[in-house]
This record gives sequence, structure tokens and C-alpha cells, in this order.
Amino acid sequence: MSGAVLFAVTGMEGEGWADALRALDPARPVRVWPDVGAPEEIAYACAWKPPAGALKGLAGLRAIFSIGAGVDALVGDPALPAEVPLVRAVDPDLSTRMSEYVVLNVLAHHRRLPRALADQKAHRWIQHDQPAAPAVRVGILGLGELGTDAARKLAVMGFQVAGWSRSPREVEGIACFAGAEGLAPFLARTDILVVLLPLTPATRGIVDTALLRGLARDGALGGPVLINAGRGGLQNEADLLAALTDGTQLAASLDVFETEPLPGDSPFWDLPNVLVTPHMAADIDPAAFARHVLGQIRRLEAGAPLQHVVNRAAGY
Ligand code: NDP
Ligand code: OXD
Repeated sequence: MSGAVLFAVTGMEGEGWADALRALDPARPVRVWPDVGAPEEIAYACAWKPPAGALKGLAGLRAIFSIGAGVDALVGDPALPAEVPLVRAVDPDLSTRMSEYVVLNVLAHHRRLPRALADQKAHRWIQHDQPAAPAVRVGILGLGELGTDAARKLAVMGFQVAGWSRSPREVEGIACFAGAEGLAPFLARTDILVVLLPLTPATRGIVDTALLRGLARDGALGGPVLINAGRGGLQNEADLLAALTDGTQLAASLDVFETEPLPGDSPFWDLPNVLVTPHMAADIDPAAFARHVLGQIRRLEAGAPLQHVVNRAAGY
């Protein structure tokens, strides 16, 4: 019998994900927690905020697949078996969705959409200045799977694009900066900052007053813009709120927050220079996730190494 797959999730419905996998591999047993069946048959687990201890006692477990690119919640879960490889979600469908969100929001600020929406509400006909894309410098904090795809698509549109990563990278047409010493020069040439970092001990709270003050102030937009589609824990929200209200920061698009759902009384809802979205930048499609998981299972069962394995010490 092929190794069985167990979906262990909370906050989402497991059956739809399981059905997508069954559709692509009808011979493989697929179970949804708590209907584990015989625990020794479970070879693979797909997890998103798994119920406490759901993956304990599965002696035959060979891999855990995160139902998401971000693994901060799983890495921080003390009940997750430490010896089993954890694989993050990587798929063109996910990258395309994130790039759509990034391009949408870069263009929204580049073409002054928040101002136009406010003007429409007030019945004001104002033609705000419209700088050309090559006059605008976009910087992507986190030049990984998602950041690189978004960077390439923005470069095609004519923006000057740079990226920052932990280790040095080379991406054609993108100015690459890396490490602590690369951060200040990267920020100093950035008008629109896109945050696509994972949340780790090294990145928590990285978007603070000091970072925001390091952004370019001589750009065509008249002030720096922040787009955070990574994780809410990356931003110091008190610092960000101050920057958005005292003029340090021109505008922002925020898809992620320290507390989600964003509380109804959060001041971010009402700032005219902020576009708020409900953590929807890039939800992976169940069929795409099933394709990714089965691709990795087939590699493993053919004796090849798993791809996209999380470095648990680094946290991503
Ligand atoms: P990757 O692991 O492919 O890329 C992460 C990038 O961040 C890499 O370039 C990495 O550097 C860099 N990085 C990590 N730590 C540091 C550090 N300390 N200093 C500098 N750079 C660092 O992740 P993905 O691109 O697939 O995903 C990024 C994040 O996007 C996810 O972790 C998740 O939090 C978020 N996300 C949000 C979604 C949403 O709907 N809002 C949907 C999907 C993902 P290096 O290249 O050297 O490893
Ligand atoms: C993810 C997410 O990490 O949806 O994939 O946030």
C-alpha cells in the first residue's frame, strides 16, 4: 500500500484539501484528522496549525508538508516531531498569486490610488502627479521564491527593482543586496518597500522606526511606501502607525498584522493612506498544493531528496 497522507489542520476545512489530493492519486489513502485510521500507515502529514499533538506517535512519518509558504507557526509548535523533515509550500500558483498582489499594490501607490479613492468619496476632481515607472525604485525585503517572482514581474513593467536576502543572490535585472551590511544601502535606494520575509527570530519586528527612516526620501513619489505581505510580526505596529501619521511614511498596503483578524478598533482601518487586506495575498489552491505534495512524495519514494526542506535552526 502507498504511504497514507494525513491532513491535520485547524481554522480551515480539511476535506477539500484531502479531496484535491485523492483526485490526483486515487490509490493513495488520504485521511483527515481525527480520522487517522491505523497510525502506523501514516507516512506523510499536511499541516496548518495542527491540533495539539496530532502528529505525535506516528512512527512511520517521513515528511510534514506545510499548507503554506510561511512556516513560523509550525516551527514554533513544540508538539511537531523534530526529527521529521518539514517541507514548505512552493508552487508556481502560489508565486503567481503573490506577484499579482505585489504588482497590484505597487501600481496602486505608484498611480496614487488611495488619493483617487479619497477624492472620489469627497467628489473632488484632482489630477495627482503620475511619475513614470522607471523613475520609481522598488525594494523587496526577502528575495526568495515569492520575492524573486515579484521582482522579475515588476522589472518587466519598468520599475528599478532591488532585493535583499540573508545570503548573496544573483537575479538578472535585479540589484541584489545581502546581509546586515547590505540593508542600509538597499533601503537608501528604495521608494516602495515590499516585505516578503519569513517570520523568524532574526526578522521579528524588523520593520521599525529605524528601518522606515532609512528609506529613500528623494524619490518621485514624494515619500516612502510600505507593502507588507510577509507576516504581521515583521512590523512594529506602534512604530509603523507613528510613521504613517507623522509623515515619515507616505502610505502603506498591509495584508498581515500582529493580531489577525485585525481588531475592529485598530487605527489602521481608518488611515486614508493605508490599504488593508485580510491576509489574502496568496492562498495556495488545493489542486496546486496536491501537485506540490505528490511531486515531493514521488521524489522521496524514488530515492531522491525532498526539496524546500525548512532549516529549523534558521526558522524558514
Ligand atoms: P523563501 O524562504 O523562499 O524566501 C525567504 C527570503 O527571505 C530569502 O531570500 C531569505 O534569504 C530571506 N531572509 C530570511 N531571513 C532573512 C534575514 N534574517 N535577513 C535577510 N534576509 C532573510 O520564502 P517565500 O518567498 O516562499 O515566502 C516568504 C514569506 O511570505 C513566507 O515566509 C510567508 O511568511 C509569507 N507569505 C505570505 C502570504 C500571504 O498571503 N500574505 C502567502 C505566502 C507567503 P536567503 O535567500 O538568503 O535564504
Ligand atoms: C502562507 C500564507 O504562508 O498563506 O502561505 O500566509
